[in-house]
Amino acid sequence: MSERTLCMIKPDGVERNLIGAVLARIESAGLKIVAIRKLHLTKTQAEGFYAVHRERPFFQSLVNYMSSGSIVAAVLQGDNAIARWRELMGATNPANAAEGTIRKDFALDVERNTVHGSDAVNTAAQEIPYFFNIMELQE
Ligand code: 3AN
Repeated sequence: MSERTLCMIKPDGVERNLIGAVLARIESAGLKIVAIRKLHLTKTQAEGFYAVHRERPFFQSLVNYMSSGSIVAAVLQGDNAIARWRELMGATNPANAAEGTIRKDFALDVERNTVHGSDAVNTAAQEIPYFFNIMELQE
């Protein structure tokens, strides 16, 4: 079933000129980039995006990090796009990420792990409109 998911290239990825490398993996895997934008989140915007994690001990650090530099947000589409993008990303902690995944190859640590992907259909449905409006999401 065709799905959409939210992808972010985090500040560590943008800072190290990895936008092209990440997007090449997405396109090589057959996922379509429906919408894409580069932006710099404010602290408030990062807090809003990660609100589900606000009780976690790493929340403040994560918000500071995610607002520390530019990111790229994109909407990916394809059959099972949510699971396929998470497979390309690899485990949250790069120490546990499988060979050939983006996080294994590029992530610096569990926080600066280069990419984000929605983890479920309902999460994608909340995360995509955080960055893109209906007109930007036309195929
Ligand atoms: P994922 O990005 O793999 O879905 P989540 O949703 O559990 O992982 O975590 C969201 C983000 O929070 C991660 N991408 C990472 O940047 C940060 N994070 C997760 N766990 C930790 C941790 N133990 N210490 C620091 N940062 C973390």
